[in-house]
Amino acid sequence: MRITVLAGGVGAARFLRGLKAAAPRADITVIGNTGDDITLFGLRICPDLDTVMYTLGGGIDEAQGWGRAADTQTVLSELAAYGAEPGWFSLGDRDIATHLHRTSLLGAGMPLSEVTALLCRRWQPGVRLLPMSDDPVETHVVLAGDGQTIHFQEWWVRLHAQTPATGFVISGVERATPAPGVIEAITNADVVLLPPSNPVVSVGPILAVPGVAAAVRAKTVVGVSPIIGGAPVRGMADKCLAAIGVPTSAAAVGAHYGPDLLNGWLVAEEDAGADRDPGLAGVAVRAVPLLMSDPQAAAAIASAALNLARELTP
Ligand code: FO1
Repeated sequence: MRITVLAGGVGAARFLRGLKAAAPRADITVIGNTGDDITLFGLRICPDLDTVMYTLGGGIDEAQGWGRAADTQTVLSELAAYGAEPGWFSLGDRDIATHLHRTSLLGAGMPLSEVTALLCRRWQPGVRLLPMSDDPVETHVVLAGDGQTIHFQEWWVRLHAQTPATGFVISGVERATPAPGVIEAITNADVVLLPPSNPVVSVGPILAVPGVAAAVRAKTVVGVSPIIGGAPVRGMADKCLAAIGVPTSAAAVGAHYGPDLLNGWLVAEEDAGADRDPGLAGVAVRAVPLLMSDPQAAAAIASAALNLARELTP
C-alpha cells in the first residue's frame, strides 16, 4: 500500500510512528511543512522536517516533542553571553549540528529535498521524507491592531501565540514549486492522510503550494481531527483558527478542509455529532478514541484512518 501523509510537527510525527506500526509493509511518503522554517544565527532551521526525522529515527526529545534527546545548551549560552539575538529560540548543541550541516549543504547549492534525504541517511526514519518545496517559504503572522507582520516562530515561541492575529501570510508560496517527487507521491498514493496537525499553519502551507491541493483532491483523503472536545490536543491551533475565523471544533476544522478535499474525517468519540454538520455533507465521519497517549494509541488511530480509507476507496 502506498500512503502519502501531509505533515506538520509533533502531532504528525507521533501519528507517523503509529502509522508505521499499523502498516509495517506500507510504502510511506511524508510531505513536510517548511513554512515554519527560519534562519537564526545564520543557520537554516526546519522544525517540522526535523521533528519527523528525529521522532521516526529515535532521536527526539520525547517530553518536549521537538529537538534532540539528552541535548545540552553550551552553544546557546555562549551566544547569550555575547548578547546575540534572538534570545527566545532554544537550540540544543546536538540539534545545532543538524542545522550547521544543512546550512552548509544548502550554501553549496544542494536543494532542500536532497539535503533532507542526506540527513535521513543517518536517521533512517523508515519513510521517504520530502519538504513540500525546495523554494524558501515562510509563514508570517499578521498581528491585530497595527497589522505588523512577524515570523511564525516569533509569534509561536516568543509571544506564545497570545498576541491576537488576524491572519497568516505564507510568504513565497505563490512562486514555489512542489519539491521533486511531491506531486508523484500524491498522484501514485492509494490514500492521502492528514494527521492531527495544525490545519492552518502546518497542513495549510503544504496545500498552498501550487499544484498540491489539486493533486490531493483527486485522491481518497482521510484526515484526523487535531481538535478534541473543542480544544487542541497539543499546541495552540485554537489561536490560529481564531485568526482565520474558524471555530475550534472538530466539525469546523473538517468543514475548513471541506468535502472537496476530504473523503473521511476521524473525530474523537465526544465529537461524534460532527457528522450532522452541514459543512461535512458527503464526508464519512467516524468517531474513535483520538488521544495519542502512547505509541499503541497512535497505531490504533492510524489503523482506524486506514480502515476508513479502505472503506472509501472506489
Ligand atoms: N518550540 C518552543 O516552544 N520553543 C523553542 O525554543 C523551540 C525551539 C526549537 C528548535 C528547533 C526545532 O526543531 C523546534 C523548536 N521548537 C521550539 C518547536 C517549534 O517552534 C514549533 O513547535 C513548530 O515549528 C510548530 O510545529
